[in-house]
Amino acid sequence: MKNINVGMIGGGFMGKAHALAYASMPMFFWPAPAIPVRHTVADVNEELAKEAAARFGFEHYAGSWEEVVNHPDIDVIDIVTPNHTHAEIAIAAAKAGKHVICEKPLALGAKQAKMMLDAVEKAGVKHMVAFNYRRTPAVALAKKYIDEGKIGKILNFRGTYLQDWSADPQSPLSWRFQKKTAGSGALGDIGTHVVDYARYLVGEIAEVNAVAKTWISERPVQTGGTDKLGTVKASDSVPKAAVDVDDEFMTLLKFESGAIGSIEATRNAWGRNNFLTFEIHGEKGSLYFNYERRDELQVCFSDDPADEKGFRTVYTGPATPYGEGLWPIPALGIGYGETKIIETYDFMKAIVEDTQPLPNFYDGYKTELIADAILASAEKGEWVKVPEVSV
Ligand code: NAI
Ligand code: SOE
Repeated sequence: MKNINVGMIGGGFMGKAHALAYASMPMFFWPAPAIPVRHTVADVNEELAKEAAARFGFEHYAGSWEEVVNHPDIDVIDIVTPNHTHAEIAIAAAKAGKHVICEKPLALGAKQAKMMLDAVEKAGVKHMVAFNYRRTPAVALAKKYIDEGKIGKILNFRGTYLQDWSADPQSPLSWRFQKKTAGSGALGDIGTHVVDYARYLVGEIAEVNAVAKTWISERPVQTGGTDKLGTVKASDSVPKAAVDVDDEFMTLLKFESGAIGSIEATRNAWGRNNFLTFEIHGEKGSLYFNYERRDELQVCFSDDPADEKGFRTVYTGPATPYGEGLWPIPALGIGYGETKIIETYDFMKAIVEDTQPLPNFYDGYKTELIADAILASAEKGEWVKVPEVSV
């Protein structure tokens, strides 16, 4: 079994999630496609890198990503830093011949995402964008049902991603609230996960018609450190600065297939935590998923007996996608960690089997084209076509 040495850039929230996945993947999926070795973790904050190495089980640490991307022993560069840093690190990693996994959103917009796609394609390396929520087994099960024709031709996709961690104006102005570091607000941060669901489950989006709002126009400035996602409030004495990204957006969708739909996302919906949902209506049935109940897929099929018709719950487990590696009893509990473990499994498998994983930088680029179209539509107040690009 091959060892694959990972150099991870960033020691915050996602650093923790990805490190957990590297350590745990072979415990779940055995024989593992490869053993990911936690070689080096880098963070712009060297103290944090040192702490991350000890905490997340990396052999070495570094105070800059440049030290890691050219290291001859490293096979994979894993980018878990704020959005504005993704392009530079990914392009350098590709030039150094490393396989790259990069957190979402891939870039600050489609133009940057295209440069990243070009770089990995030119280098001939494997590349993945970390839309891990499509790897929740219940979501993979929905995809299986759709591919098997169980709900027939899709008519409608309704997706939401609702959170409340930024509803408090004292939640600090972290990198997530600034265009220069985040690209966009709720749209890039959480809306792109729903765009990924829509593309994965229904197909390409052709046109969008959106509105976007910034509800809290200034926040207390956070200097340095990781984004604590509103769990640490700023005191009243901290100076404030402007928020220049959306807090919330909604968009209508027209798919290339003729299906219609909508997506809405906000981080200001009190009472909602990780309310990432979709409902899909097809000619022969419907599917409903809510990440807050991620062991469950709600299904209704048109040929269910009339006296049994209505949504019923399928619990994911050994018989459903990824069941061979996960827990042996349905509904024992899929967590956020498992979605990252499965993502790591699929990425390592692609490297070893010499295939291109999904979703990859092409999907990240397509998602950025859609996100750009949503912003343009919100600005103009009209339908905007998503540019067509070839594979
Ligand atoms: P965070 O704020 O918790 O951590 C980011 C870390 O990157 C910090 O330790 C910071 O010091 C470090 N950093 C910043 N610039 C750097 C540079 N130039 N070189 C090296 N290190 C640098 O952020 P979080 O939540 O971990 O987000 C990171 C990325 O992961 C973002 O792109 C975000 O959108 C994505 N994300 C994805 C999630 C998912 O479910 N797939 C969940 C949360 C975040
Ligand atoms: C904050 O909104 C956040 O951490 C996003 O950045 C992630 O992508 C999402 O998975 C959870 O919420």
